[in-house]
Amino acid sequence: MRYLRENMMRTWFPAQYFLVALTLASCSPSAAPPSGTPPNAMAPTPLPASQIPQFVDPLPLLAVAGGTIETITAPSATLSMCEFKATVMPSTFAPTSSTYSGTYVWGYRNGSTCPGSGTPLSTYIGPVLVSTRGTPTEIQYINSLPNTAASRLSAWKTSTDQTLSWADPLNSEANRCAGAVVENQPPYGGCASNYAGPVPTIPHLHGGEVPPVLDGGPDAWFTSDGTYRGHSYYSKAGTVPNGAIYRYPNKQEAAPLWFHDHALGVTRLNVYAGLAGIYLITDPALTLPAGLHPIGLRQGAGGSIDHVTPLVIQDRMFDTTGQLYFPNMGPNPEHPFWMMEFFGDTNVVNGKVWPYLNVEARRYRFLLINGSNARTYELSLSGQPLWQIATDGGYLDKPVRLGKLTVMPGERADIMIDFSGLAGQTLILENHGRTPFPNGAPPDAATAGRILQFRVGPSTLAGADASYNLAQGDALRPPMRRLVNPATGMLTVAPSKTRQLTLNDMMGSGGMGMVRLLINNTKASGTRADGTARTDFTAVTVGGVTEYMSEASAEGETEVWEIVNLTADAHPIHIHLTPVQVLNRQRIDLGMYKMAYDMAFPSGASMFGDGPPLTYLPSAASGSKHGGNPDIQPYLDGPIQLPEINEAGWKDTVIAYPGQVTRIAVRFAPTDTAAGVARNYSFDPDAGGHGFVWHCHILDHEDNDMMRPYKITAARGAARTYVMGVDY
Ligand SMILES: [Cu+2]
Repeated sequence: MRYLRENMMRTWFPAQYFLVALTLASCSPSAAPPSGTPPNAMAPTPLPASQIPQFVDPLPLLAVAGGTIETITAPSATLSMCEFKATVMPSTFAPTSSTYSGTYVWGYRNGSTCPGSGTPLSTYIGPVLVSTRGTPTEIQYINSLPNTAASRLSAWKTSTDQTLSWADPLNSEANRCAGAVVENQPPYGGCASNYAGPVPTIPHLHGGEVPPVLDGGPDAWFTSDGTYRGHSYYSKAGTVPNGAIYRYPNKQEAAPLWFHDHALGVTRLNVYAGLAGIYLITDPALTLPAGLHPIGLRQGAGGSIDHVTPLVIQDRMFDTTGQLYFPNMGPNPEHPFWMMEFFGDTNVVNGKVWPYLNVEARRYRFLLINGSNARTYELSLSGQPLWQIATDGGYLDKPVRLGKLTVMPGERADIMIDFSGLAGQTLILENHGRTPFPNGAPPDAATAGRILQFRVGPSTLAGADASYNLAQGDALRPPMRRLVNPATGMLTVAPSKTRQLTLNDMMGSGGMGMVRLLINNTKASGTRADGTARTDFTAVTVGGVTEYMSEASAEGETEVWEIVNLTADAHPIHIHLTPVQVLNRQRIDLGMYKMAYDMAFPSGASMFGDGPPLTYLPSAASGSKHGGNPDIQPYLDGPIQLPEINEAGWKDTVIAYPGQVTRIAVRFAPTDTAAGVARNYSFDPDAGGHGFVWHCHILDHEDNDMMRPYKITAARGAARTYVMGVDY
C-alpha cells in the first residue's frame, strides 16, 4: 500500500452524512446493508432534530447543588464503567411506534456495581471528582460494560471499523486489517465486518500532570472480561482483572480537568456512548479573590456557596425510538464504517437534550466542557457578556469579557454570567460554530444552533450580590508563570529548540472524503506507509510493541512548536502531560508552501504517510528547525496574530486554524515553575517507558491516526517524591 496523493480540497460536506443516513439507513428492501453487517440487521432510523421538543426538562446539576450528578470529594473511589438507561430525551418525547423508557448509555458510576434495568437515571455525565492539590486521589476503574453482542448501543454494533489502527483486543493488537488496507478498495473477509467481542476502555485524565503509566493513553486499555489488555496497561497492585488502579499525584495547580475514554481507534464510540466525567483540582494554598470559591462562588466572607454548574456540551443524533444513533456510512471504501467527523443535529447538556436552567438575577459560575466528537461551538448569549475566569490549565490572571466563546472538542472554559437586571427574561445560549469549523455550513438556528435556555427569576439574596465582582475585576490569582507575553506574541524565555510540524489529510481517490489524517505526515506507529522504518526516528519498544518516536523532549526544557495546518479545517491539538501557552498565529501562503513541501520529498511528490519530506533533524532547508519540513518562513503571509484574550493562560488543547501556523510554547515542567529555574516533575516522566501522546481532539480524527507518541528524557539525578511501585 502506498498513498501518493494529498489534497487540501474537501468535496464531502457533513450535511450529506445526514442525507445519506436518512436515505440508506431505513429498513426498506432496496437499502443495501453496509458490507460486513448481517443482511437481516435492521438499521435504526434517524429522528430529525426538529421533531425533538426543546427546553422541557431542567439541566442536571451537581449532587452538592441538589442535583443528580455524583460529586466525589474523598481521595479514593471506585468508578465502574456501566451500560444503563438515562432519560436523555425530553420527558414529553413520545415515539410513534414504541414507548420511551430511557436511552441506553455508558457512564462512570460511583461504586463497584452497575445500575439495574429499572428506573432510568437522569444523566450519564459524571461523576465530578473534587481533588485537593497535594493529596493523591486513588481510583479503581472497573470495566463492567457488556460485550458487543449484549450491548444495546448501536454505535458499538454497527460503527466499529477494523480497518483503522485500533486496540484489536482479540488479535493481540496485530491490526492485520489496518495493514491490509488498499487504497480505494473495500476490505474483505472479517475485515469487512464490525468488531464483535469484549469492549476495550481506558480512562484518560485530560489535563492531568501524571506519570506516563497513569496517563490513560490509547494503548493502556483493558476489556470487561478481564482477559485482554493493551501493551501499555498498568495498574497499582490489587486491581480486579477487568480494572486498573490509578493513583493520581494531584501536584499541579488548580485546574478544571475532565476524564474520558481514550482507547485506540474507538475513542469516538466510547465517548459518544457517554464515558465522560469531571475532575477538579483545588488548591488550599491559593488565595482566591473575595466572592470566589474553589468550586463556585461565595456570597461574601463566610457566606453561602453557589456551586459551579458544569455544562458538558455534546452533539448527538437519535433514532425514532430515542436511542443514540451513530452513522456508519464511511465515505471511502477503505474504511467502510469510519466517518471523517460526526456532527449531530441535537445538543445535549449534562446528558439531557436541550435543557433549561432556572437562574436568579445575579451572578453564576459555569464550567463549560466541549465533550463532542467533532463539533466546534461558538457560543453567545443574546448580547450578554460571557466572562471567562479560567481555561484548561487553571485561572487566568484576570477575567476577560467575551461576546463570543469558541470551544473545540476537549477545551474547557470556566465562565461567569451576570444575570442581574434580566429578571423575567428568557435567554438562549446559542451556537454559531460552522461544521466543519471554521469554513463549513452554519448550524441550523432552530436545532444545532441552540444549547440551553436560561429562565431568569428575581434574586432571592437578602442583600447585594457579594460573589466575585466581575466589574471590579480583582486579580484571580498571583500572576501565573509566563513563557510568552500574550500582549506582544513574543517569548519571555529562550527555547531550547523549535519544531515545525504539519497537520495533513488525504482525500480518498475513489471515495468522497478524507481517508486518513496525520500529524507531521506520520502514522501513529511512526513507520512509513509501506511499513518500513525511517532512520531518523527512534524505535521504542514497550510490551513487545515497537513505535517510532520523533518528538523526544528533555524534562525542564522549553520548546516552540509551530503547528502548520495543511488541511482545510481547524484541529484542536491536545498535548498530554503538560499545558502550553499560545505564542501567536500567522497566515501562510498555503498554495506556494504546499508546492515547496511536495517537492521536498525525495521523489519530488508528496508521499502521504511517509513522515515529513526532509530528515527530522534540523537542516538548512528546515530553517534549522526540528520536524523535517521545509521552513515556513518564506511563505508567511501577514503579521503575527496575538493569542485570543482568553488564551492568555495555560492551555492543553489549542486550536490550529487552517492556512495558518499556530505557535505554542511547550515546557516540560510544572506550570508554576519560574522561568529559567530548573525544576522537575515529582515523578519520573519516563518511568515505564510508555511516553505520552499528542493528537487532534476531534475524536474521529484521533481514531484514524491523527496522533503521535512523544517521549520525555527524564532529568538526570532528579529527586522524585512520587515513585512508581511505591506511590503508584
Ligand atoms: Cu483533527
